[in-house]
Amino acid sequence: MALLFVSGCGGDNGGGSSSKTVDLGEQNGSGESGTATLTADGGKTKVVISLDGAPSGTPQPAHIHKGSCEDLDPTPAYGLTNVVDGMSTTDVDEPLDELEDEDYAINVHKAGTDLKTYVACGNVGSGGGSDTNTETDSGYGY
Ligand SMILES: [Cu+2]
Repeated sequence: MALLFVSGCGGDNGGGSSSKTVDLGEQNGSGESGTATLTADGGKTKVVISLDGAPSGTPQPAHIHKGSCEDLDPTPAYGLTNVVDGMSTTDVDEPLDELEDEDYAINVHKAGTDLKTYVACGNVGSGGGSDTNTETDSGYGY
């Protein structure tokens, strides 16, 4: 891969400035947390995962699932590139709007041989919940 790091500042692609950052919270004491940045790219969405504390050299499967981190549909809705050394970049064949409209969560699994263990997760459709009345969600660890 040629691009090691793409910063969010100053782009010469004049296209959509629409993007969203999802916090990926640690799960199951993994010590892994970070962000997923979703950027609209025409009819697609570029998903860039960046995790701190990831094991070096171990590919970790990542997906977009329907639902939320608290209540996840175990069948992946969209596959993402395996996270390696905490990094993963994927072009998802779905517009960002659509991903935000529905309830989706991005999660990372411990290893291909240990899919059951989630190491990090974040909710994509944060604005969506109409029946949850959480006023203050700061300080609540997802
Ligand atoms: Cu998954």
